[in-house]
Amino acid sequence: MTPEQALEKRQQLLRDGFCVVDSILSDEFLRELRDETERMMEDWVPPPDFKYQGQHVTARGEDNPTIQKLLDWPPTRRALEQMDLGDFASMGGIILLTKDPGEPALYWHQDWMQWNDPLSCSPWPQIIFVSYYLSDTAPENGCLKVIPGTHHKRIPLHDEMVPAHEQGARFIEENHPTMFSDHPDQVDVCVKAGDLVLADARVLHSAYRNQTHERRTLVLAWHRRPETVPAYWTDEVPAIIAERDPQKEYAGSRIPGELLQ
Ligand SMILES: O=C(O)CCC(=O)C(=O)O
Ligand SMILES: [Fe+2]
Repeated sequence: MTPEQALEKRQQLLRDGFCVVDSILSDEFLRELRDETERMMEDWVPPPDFKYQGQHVTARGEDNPTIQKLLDWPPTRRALEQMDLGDFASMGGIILLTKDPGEPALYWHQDWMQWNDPLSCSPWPQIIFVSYYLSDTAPENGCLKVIPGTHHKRIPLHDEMVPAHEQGARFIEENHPTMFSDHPDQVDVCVKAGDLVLADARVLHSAYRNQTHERRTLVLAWHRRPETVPAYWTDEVPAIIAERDPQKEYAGSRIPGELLQ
């Protein structure tokens, strides 16, 4: 990546809530990841509640050398550093999120769990998902879709949604009219196997049904950065962030309240 490209990617992550860096995994490591993830799923019985997220196998790097190699992968570290996002650190593990042939879409959701914390208003990302798809993705096999800008701005969908995952969405019907809808502003994030997808935990996203005969596997690693103003941030720091009390306990919440305008 040139410095200009790195800046553009970071700007897109801040503005739209996601960006893609091409060809981060080598072919050899991609093969290793495919083999290892298939092995990890071999004896796994996915809980039925997770049908919209697929296998949902979790693993820690400390227990699995291939996963640790992915969490330490130098091209990813280099890309993050070039984008001035080098202060993001992995939380130590990954989740395998799959769509087997014929499996349903993933509902609209966002994954920020601190909606009572003024940090929810940060104009920069604090928590991101670092995602690797192990096959090329397109709407036919369940690619990701994102509504750009929704990490900072409330849209009507926010108020129509069932809260994500264990808080409700895992238990909805497959024909839910809102949760699986198409949105006029949605963007399909079609990638090549081995590309790197970075996305802000707050952005609204979902994924299509897999209508092909091949499994779609995603290895997703949560990353967070310290609760400080990033060095690249030269604009004014919003008052709500500048005045935030870092000692205070903010009760966790998945539901965007008044901090999302
Ligand atoms: O399956 C995907 O492409 C996205 C998964 C996701 O966003 C989630 O499980 O929270
Ligand atoms: Fe998600």
